[in-house]
Amino acid sequence: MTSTVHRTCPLCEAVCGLTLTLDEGGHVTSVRGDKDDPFSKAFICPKGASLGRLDEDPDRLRKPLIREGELWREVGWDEAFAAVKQGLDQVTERHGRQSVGVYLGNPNVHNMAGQLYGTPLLKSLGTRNIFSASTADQMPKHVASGLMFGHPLAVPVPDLDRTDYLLMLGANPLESNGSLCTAPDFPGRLKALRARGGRLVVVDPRRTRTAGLADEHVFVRPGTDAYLLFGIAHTLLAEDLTTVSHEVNGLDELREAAKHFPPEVVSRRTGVPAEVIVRLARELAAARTAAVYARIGTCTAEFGTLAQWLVDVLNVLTGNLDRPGGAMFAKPATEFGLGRRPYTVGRWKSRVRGLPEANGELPVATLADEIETPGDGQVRFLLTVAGNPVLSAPHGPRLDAAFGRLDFMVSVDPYLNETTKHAHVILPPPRALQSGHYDFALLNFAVRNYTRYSPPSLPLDGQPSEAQILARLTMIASGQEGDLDEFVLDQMLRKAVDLPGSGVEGRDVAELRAALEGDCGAERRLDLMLKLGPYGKWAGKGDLSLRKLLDNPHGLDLGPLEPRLGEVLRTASGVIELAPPQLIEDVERLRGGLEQEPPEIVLIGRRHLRSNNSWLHNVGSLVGGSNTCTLQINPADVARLGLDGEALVRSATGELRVPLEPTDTIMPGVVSLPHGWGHAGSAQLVAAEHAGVSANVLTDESAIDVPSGNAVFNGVPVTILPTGVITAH
Ligand SMILES: Nc1nc2c(c(=O)[nH]1)N[C@H]1C(S)=C(S)[C@@H](COP(=O)(O)OP(=O)(O)OC[C@H]3O[C@@H](n4cnc5c(=O)[nH]c(N)nc54)[C@H](O)[C@@H]3O)O[C@H]1N2
Ligand SMILES: Nc1nc2c(c(=O)[nH]1)N[C@H]1C(S)=C(S)[C@@H](COP(=O)(O)OP(=O)(O)OC[C@H]3O[C@@H](n4cnc5c(=O)[nH]c(N)nc54)[C@H](O)[C@@H]3O)O[C@H]1N2
Ligand code: SF4
Ligand SMILES: [Mo]
Repeated sequence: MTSTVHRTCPLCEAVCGLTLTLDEGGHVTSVRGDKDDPFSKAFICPKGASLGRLDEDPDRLRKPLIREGELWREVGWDEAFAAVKQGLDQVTERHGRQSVGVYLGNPNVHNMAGQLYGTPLLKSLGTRNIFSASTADQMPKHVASGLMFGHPLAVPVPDLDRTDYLLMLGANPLESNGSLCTAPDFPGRLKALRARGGRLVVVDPRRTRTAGLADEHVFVRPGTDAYLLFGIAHTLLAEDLTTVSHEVNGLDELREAAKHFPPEVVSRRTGVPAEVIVRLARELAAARTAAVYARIGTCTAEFGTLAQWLVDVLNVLTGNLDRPGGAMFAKPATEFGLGRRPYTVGRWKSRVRGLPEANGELPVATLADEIETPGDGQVRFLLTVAGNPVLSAPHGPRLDAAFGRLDFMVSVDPYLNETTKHAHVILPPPRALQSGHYDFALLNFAVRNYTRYSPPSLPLDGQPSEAQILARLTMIASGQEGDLDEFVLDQMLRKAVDLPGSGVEGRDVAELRAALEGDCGAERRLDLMLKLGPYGKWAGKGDLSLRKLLDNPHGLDLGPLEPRLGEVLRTASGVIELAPPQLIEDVERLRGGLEQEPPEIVLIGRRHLRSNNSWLHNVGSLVGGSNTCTLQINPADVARLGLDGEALVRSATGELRVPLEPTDTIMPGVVSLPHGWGHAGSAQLVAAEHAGVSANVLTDESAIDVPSGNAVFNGVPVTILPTGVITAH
């Protein structure tokens, strides 16, 4: 007997619905796009189609591992947790709580456990040495949104399905399927934009597949988007093309700052002709509706936060913020109590380099410093959950060495890989198909309001769920006994009954608790959040609950985005801050950069449709062909530098020998290497055959975006030398 299950794909931000066929043994025999999902409408990409093979990868760990020297021993769960407790107690009793470090990786955003149990776990550890992939990714966006709108999650997304004009910078959704813009079938949505007469402009140092689909592609020098965006703002202000339709603070300060960046001046730095900058400004202003959208290419850059800020400055100046067809805020079904405290950054600083805290965490670019540098608060115990910073963080090899010196390390991860090989205990989560799935984070950034829950498709057969693993770690760290979920439910219910206008104000906590449904703590917490949310049965305008989502396994469309700035604004002033002082201060740094001579050659990254950071290279159907680790380089540079076949790439931190992929789709003076490669080890057999090299051997942890502390991966100065070796390719 086969069975059919419907579930959300957990592999990228597009949250596609999938329909899987399972045989009697629970093996996946087919994966298709779910045609009844109202959001993804049967869309699927090669990664989603390989979910079965990934899920059943024979190299996945099924049991916890304990390392003794070089030897790994499979152990039972009780023994594994006892070893974690012993390791943690030994380090904290001698060195205190600040000696504990935590690194949370990207898949935490894609699974329920990370979303529901991450915060309690961090609290129970009681340390400020918290790091995550966010400071190698989107932290600049959170900081910019926090300072402008008062909340780090108040991230407007382009209203893709209705906009008339999309200016996209540093994003390549035809490969990535989109980011901080949850849009299944992003390619189809872009085609539809053009088909209805809209215009798409892509700004990228490479002529990407997305650029190929656009009306116009603009080459930009890496790391200079903030200049380009300022040039556009300058034109809008100088030519009186602005239509600010919200109450704002700081328009004069913005005008003053923009004076330093006229198109003729920024043109020299960005490589974008002044007339193009002026035209883009005029087109943005003239479009019936328009949205500016920027992603990783502009975030992981020297002026990442300024670029993210200027994106929304343009959306505000052109009257497009919070209106249909412009840049809008989603209304997720689990939103409850956004909080009232105005956003600040830098509430504390990292011990060694004095880098600012943002969103309660410290920059991953300084994790190695915190492990290597002796003194009070030196990190000696590290917990990693769903992360591979040896490959994903700047100057990975330094972290590799630092991890080897830790007193104790614990990893929650399904693989023994470049990072987890340093752990003393590895706790593997079960397969995705054995886990429930709800996109708490990603539906904040959806281009349509939407909700979908996927219950576990297969039973757990004995091992704990990832939620249970994290809950148990939380109890170990807090030294308390009891049921974490009950504790959290009780706290949330108490908050809700005390909150005026919550819909359950003044009601009895025990009675509400008894009304919650779900097969596990995570489901009951989801039920509560849905019921208290804006479409909820208790507090909202609808009848959402876990039960309703279980009855609708293909998901529910909650309608197009609607204006809601008033609901999300959390600034102390109550209006949009167009010129937050911290950012205006950083404009000085940007001005300083105007005068600098750009490096002769810089390195940037890229993504491939069949990759996913460092962890899908062990699935045979996803690697090889065009998904290989090569250095893209313009043929003019190949000729000028006398290169052939492969080259030696050198940066301030390291050196790599890489096969060349000459292509005129990349600007002269720019080379591109994908990240997530450089597999070292024999525990992932397929990945080992396609090892590649790690781009983060070359990236420099001393270079950061100042306001957010974010890593800089794009615009890394490199030199390129011939190796003298000729290889066929
Ligand atoms: N297939 C696949 N999908 C993924 C991932 C993956 O690894 N593989 N990773 C997921 C993750 S974690 C994320 S965060 C998202 C990222 O999603 P995207 O932001 O769409 O990521 P990329 O595809 O890397 O596109 C970034 C683009 O920026 C360009 N670029 C580089 N430097 C600059 C610059 O200085 N300025 C400008 N304007 N452009 C620049 C690059 O050439 C590249 O085309 O993708 C997610 N989806
Ligand atoms: N040079 C360069 N570096 C980059 C980037 C770049 O563009 N250029 N991009 C950056 C970006 S955007 C990101 S998001 C980071 C990603 O950085 P990381 O999150 O550190 O790295 P990933 O490669 O995503 O590793 C994910 C890990 O989680 C494990 N895993 C997968 N699924 C699960 C699960 O369900 N539970 C648990 N517990 N573990 C799981 C995998 O085995 C793997 O070890 O990399 C960053 N690094
Ligand atoms: S686009 Fe993303 S969510 Fe959709 S099938 Fe592919 S990997 Fe899964
Ligand atoms: Mo990311």
